Amino acid sequence: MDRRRVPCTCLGSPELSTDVETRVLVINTGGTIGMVLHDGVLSPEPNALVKTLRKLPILHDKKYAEKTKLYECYKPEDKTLVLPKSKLDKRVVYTFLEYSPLLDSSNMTPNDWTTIGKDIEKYYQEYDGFVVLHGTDTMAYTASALSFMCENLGKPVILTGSQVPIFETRNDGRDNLVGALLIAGQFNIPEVCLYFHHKLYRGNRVTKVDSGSFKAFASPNLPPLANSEVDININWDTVWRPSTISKFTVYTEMNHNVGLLRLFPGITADTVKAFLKAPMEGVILETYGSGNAPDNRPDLLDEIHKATKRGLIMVNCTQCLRGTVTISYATGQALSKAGVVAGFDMTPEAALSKLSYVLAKQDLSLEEKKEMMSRNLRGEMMADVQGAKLSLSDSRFIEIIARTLSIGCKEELEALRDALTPTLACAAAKNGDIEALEAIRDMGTDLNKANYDGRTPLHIAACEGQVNVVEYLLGKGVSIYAKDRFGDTPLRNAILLSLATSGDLEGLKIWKLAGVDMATSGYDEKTPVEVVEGCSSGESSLSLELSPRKRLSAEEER
Ligand code: ASN
Repeated sequence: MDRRRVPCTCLGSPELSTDVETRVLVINTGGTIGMVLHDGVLSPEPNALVKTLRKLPILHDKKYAEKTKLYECYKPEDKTLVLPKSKLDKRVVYTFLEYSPLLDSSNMTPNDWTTIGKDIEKYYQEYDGFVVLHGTDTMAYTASALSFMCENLGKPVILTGSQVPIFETRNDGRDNLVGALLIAGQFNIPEVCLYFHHKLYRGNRVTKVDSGSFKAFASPNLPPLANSEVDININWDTVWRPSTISKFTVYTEMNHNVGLLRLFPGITADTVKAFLKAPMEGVILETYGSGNAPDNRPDLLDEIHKATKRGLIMVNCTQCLRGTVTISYATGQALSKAGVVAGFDMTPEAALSKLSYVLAKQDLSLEEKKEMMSRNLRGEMMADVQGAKLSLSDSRFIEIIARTLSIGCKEELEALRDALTPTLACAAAKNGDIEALEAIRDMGTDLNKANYDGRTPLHIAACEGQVNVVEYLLGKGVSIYAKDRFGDTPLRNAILLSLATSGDLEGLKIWKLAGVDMATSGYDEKTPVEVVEGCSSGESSLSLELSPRKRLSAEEER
């Protein structure tokens, strides 16, 4: 991300040594931050922002720009500014791209999201990060929409604005702009974010909660990605990373036939029917509490059911600011029976823009679209809050380790995956966790791969009596003949331990005569002898008869 200035003619001069510079594109769409009073009301003022910022030392280091001939290197010169040197010894050089007309965000439509998305795509290679200046009223919608539209994003896109115009003596615009620029220019946070009042939020988790405060936004179901205090502290564990290395693209199609329907006591079936009728294709149903709707209103549920049956996608989101949709009440289950998909803890803004994005994917079937709506795509939802656990399927596990080890390239990442996943697969086999095995397989791991003891997941599953896992692995073509470092195969493990659990002494003796190691442990860390002894009454001569060939300890082996 750090980058020295691209060599150009102006570097011919010896005194032109520059600091480490990073580049940010500021897309100015409008909003209060750049508004001026006209006849007593605020409206956007074209071309005013850059001129004003140029005169503010905290937003433009004129001396540095002149000394290093910044304007000759970065075009357009009248739209390019540079921040004073940061605490991290960097220079954020930023260039303005101002839209015409500038908009109060209340006037924005999905077409404006598309314009922003296309510009990010157009200038993606030239800049290290993007700041989008935007009105606060619909900023949460735009941030959510861009988070879905930007596929495989690898650079920060940060929306910000203000509650008071930047031209006024007391305002929040300067702080918000400086903070957004410093983060976009210095930290590799590959997410669409929203920066406001010292906090960086995931864009699809925010909602505007206060029209009269500088603290205008909240992210009720996810802590901030960063806090800007004396230092900027990034919460790296929360930062979302793409799980693929596919090329960045912006998906600019959005379906406009979507809507938000808020339930209220006494809502009539006619209102619901009118709202759901064609050309409506997707509706976010804002329900009570943890996703509840009246289950004593067959007229209402019938309208909903008829709509979902004819292919309208309905998603259940709560009217509560915080919390998630569950199926703990009969009133919640009624909706799921009527074909409404759970939206878990998505904000209505995120759910609506996601629906608009998903519905525009024409190559997907209705079922695939519904599945996408209940799946986490960009960190916009915690899909199963109750059963939440570190999911291997989002690949973050490997990503986090890779980042700690400063691994970046594809080959190294694959090598790391190959080193870690066999052990993880064995652990999953031991725990009977088929979902995790499936996720590990999705990462491209061969489930035949053995751990440090040469034992495959099938060895482990056979020893642990995990019948479902054994069936699953066999179905995936995993070999029953793979030998571990003791020479044991999964088949032999399974036979031995099945003889032991059924107390088949004769069978065990035959296997012992055939040279099988009776020290192999399985259920509850017990050897076949111990298992048989546990099944029979009292001490027997088994220990002597089947006395296991002593397995070498690690030290003896060395
Ligand atoms: N109405 C303004 C807008 O959304 C509000 C603001 O930016 N604070 O453009």
